[in-house]
Amino acid sequence: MSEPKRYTVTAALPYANGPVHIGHLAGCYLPADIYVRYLRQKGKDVKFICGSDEHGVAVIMKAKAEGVSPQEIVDKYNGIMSEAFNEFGISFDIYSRTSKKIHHDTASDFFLKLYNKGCFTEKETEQYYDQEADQFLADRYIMGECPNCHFPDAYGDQCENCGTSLSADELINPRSALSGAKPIKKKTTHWFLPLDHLSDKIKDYIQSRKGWKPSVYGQCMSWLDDGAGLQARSMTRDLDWGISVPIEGADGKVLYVWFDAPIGYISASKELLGNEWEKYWKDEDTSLVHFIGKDNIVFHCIIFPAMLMEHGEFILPEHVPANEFLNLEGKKISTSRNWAVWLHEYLQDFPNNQDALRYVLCATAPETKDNDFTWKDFQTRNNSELVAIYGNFVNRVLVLMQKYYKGIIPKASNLTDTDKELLNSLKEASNSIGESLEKYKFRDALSKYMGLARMGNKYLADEEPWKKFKVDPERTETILYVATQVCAMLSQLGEPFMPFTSEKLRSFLKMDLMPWDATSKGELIAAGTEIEKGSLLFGIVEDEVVEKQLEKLKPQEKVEEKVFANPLKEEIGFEDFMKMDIRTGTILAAEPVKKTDKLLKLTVDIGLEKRTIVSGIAEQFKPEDLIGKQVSVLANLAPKKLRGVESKGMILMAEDADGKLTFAAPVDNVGDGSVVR
Ligand code: B3M
Ligand code: ZN
Repeated sequence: MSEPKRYTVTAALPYANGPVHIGHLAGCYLPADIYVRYLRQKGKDVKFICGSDEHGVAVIMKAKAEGVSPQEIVDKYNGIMSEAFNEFGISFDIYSRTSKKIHHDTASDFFLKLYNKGCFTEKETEQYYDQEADQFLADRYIMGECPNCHFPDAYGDQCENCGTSLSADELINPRSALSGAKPIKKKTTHWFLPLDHLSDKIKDYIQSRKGWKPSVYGQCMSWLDDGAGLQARSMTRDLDWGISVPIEGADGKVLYVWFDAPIGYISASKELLGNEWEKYWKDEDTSLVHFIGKDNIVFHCIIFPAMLMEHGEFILPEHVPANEFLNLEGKKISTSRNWAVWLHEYLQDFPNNQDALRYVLCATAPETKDNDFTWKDFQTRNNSELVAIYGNFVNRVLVLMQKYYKGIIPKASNLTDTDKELLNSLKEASNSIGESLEKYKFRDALSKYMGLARMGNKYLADEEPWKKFKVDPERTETILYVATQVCAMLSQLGEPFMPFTSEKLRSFLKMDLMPWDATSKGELIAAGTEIEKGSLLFGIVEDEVVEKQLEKLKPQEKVEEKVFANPLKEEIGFEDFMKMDIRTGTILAAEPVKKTDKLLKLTVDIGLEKRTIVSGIAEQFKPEDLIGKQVSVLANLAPKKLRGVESKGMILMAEDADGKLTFAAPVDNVGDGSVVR
């Protein structure tokens, strides 16, 4: 698209079933906020839309776990989240809720429009039903083993271990997440959205978009190119919490949460903009940008666009800059195991220190691959980058300015090459940082920004104005003039990344926020202007503080874990056990499977023959460490194709409560092909 006239920027609507953690922030809210703040400073017409996703099984499960109603759950977490976002400086133009009437109306109308156009197929199918709980088991109500990676706790809609989206029928050994009971099948009618006929259109659409991340584009193409074609998706559920299906004969049924949630972006826009909303969703010169985490890619790049296409009046997403996942201290963030840094707790523990977390999360954002947050790294980046470089530089300038000139900016004269070079870098900064931001390369942008502080710090250290003040007052004046210009630039261009610090620094310099492009003149603050003495911008993070945070992380048993527990499977007879042929084998070769971070392709000698086995262990084991390792193999499992590779058998692994995998293998080396029983 050539220069868009306006931008509609959304950040994924978080489920109101728990507070926000750093994984959410790094995944989408922080990059979205940086992008929007930048666009605003550029003077663009931009609306930043978000709100709580208050429907779906995730919410109902949480209500059951806490023994309260879904309404109480969404009220509680919507409150916690919106307050935390606000305090953290995530500058939504609106933070709405999908429980609002305007949303129920908008989503119902959308469904009806598609229904009346004949876009749905009504189908009676058999679905899992929990007789003990007396209800159908939609989505996360049903759990079982993932057919793809054999993770035992996959949900009926998705396996969180390998990211594959699933339908309940694909689960191996399904069980009810409500009671642990083995479900029965029962007939029910639902409305499906066929997608296959849109496949080419969606492909053309995605290929017409420029500059998408390879990971996002790749995931879309692997969906679209899957030989089986795009399956029709049921857009309704048998649940008593959600938006009632607005047609006759659909009593007791609600809209599928992934049907209503993206429409939430539209309802929130209506709420914000009144009659003006349409141009933000229907005009071709509007750029619609969805910030999300990678687990939401298929919904935003395929299913929501398909809904919009079928509806017919809407523009399609221009960009979907999805991030990968952020881990914490080397382990996957887990709400149920309380392995997370919660935003509302950070804000309590680090009052008025939002920018340290914003800085660290942006500097380490999982833009192209999963990344790790550690408290030690947080401390190092805070102390040796924010404090030692940025803060130290600004502080020295402000102190010297008071000491020598009572805060009145001196004149520059006889600029040296070094001065000119530095002033030149200032002139180029807005363009260069802006270029990275427009490509959604937030880490690069931040590192260019910090480069300015580094240059300033080095300039002062090299020029040593404190040594020259007495002997060469004219030179000292020039040095402090130039150094003050660097401070001014930092205060202006820091707004998207660290808005609290930027504002503070601007108040010391008595500056207002300038338009982004106006900063390209380089010298932003005139000689003769009086500035304040200011105070420190950043504080040291002490070792005790880090230790306290690490202490807090000790996993706690949470109520949800009881709900999600792995109950014992039903009893089996000896004959059933004897059907399994488990053999010892030795890994001869190991290599990653293309286009996935989870799977390894192993060649295993099981005595009788050499086998190819695909195993979902790539995140915890390096291929080179596996060669020569003896393992146990379920050898008579039916072969299955995984990502195009035929896997014959399964490696047996033990998995602990933190998801850590260990080989369930003979303790002592035995001959390959030995029988395990
Ligand atoms: N609530 C899933 C999530 O929080 C879902 C996103 C909706 S965006 C329309 O990851
Ligand atoms: Zn899986």
